[in-house]
Amino acid sequence: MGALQKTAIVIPCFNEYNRLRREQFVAYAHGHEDVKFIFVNDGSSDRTQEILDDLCRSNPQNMACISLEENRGKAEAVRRGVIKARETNHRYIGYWDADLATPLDSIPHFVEILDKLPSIGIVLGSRVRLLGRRIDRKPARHYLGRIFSTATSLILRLPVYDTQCGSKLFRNSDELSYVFSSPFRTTWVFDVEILARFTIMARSGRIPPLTEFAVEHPLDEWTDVSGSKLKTGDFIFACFDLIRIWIFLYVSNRPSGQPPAGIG
Ligand SMILES: Nc1nc2c(ncn2[C@@H]2O[C@H](COP(=O)(O)OP(=O)(O)O)[C@@H](O)[C@H]2O)c(=O)[nH]1
Ligand SMILES: [Mg+2]
Repeated sequence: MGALQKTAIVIPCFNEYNRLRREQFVAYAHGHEDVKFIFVNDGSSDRTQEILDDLCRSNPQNMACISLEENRGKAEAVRRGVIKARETNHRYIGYWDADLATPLDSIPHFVEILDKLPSIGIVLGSRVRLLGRRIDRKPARHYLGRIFSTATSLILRLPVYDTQCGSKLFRNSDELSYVFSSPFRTTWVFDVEILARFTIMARSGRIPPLTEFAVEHPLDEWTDVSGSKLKTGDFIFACFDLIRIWIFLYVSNRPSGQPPAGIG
């Protein structure tokens, strides 16, 4: 474990040849030497690997790339990236959607929260429309998202506004390693599963309750970048996945005093 960049950001990439804004990563990495990008090619069938090889060659200090043989989905791509990041000595590890719907310029805001608040372990980007902020979301996605978030908040028993935003940063710790140690059971709602896994740990006292351990950071800017591969039908699957998380939280791992069953 060498002393390297303070922050590692995993970028999951599935068929991003046309969307990945190479120059933005190059420019950001150039001006922020304390950030390392870990790109995960999730078995893309287009020429994503070419861009990633090119990026990593241009700045091997700040960019690394791993490649999954087959398409495993965003959850597994992020998980593999986090495991890779854990191999080196970063203080913070997070993930960010490749389309840069959340601009890279927001990374320092997330870092600042973890710097200032040592008891916090999780920072979630949150797409809250407020005056003075630029949150550009399609109305249909926004309202479906609100229904989903309300259900999530009830299931997690946590007043969380937005679990599905693609930008998150965590304090690197054994607890983080535990959360990412086994493949997620869910696909598109793995962000909720991450919080559920942390919740199980909070129950056993390994970390404080999530109301004290997690912070939502209202983003200054978020843009709905076209080319999303999420379809409206996925919303139905996401609801089934939420039910599985409810079972995981309240049936397999009863809150009442018993030690938690293994996560995974
Ligand atoms: N859709 C999809 N995205 C994946 C997959 N594996 C990794 N990703 C990445 O996960 C992120 C999802 O972003 P996007 O498709 O814009 O979804 P949305 O913004 O949530 O609608 C992008 O960085 C993708 O490249 C996969 O199997 N399917
Ligand atoms: Mg997107």
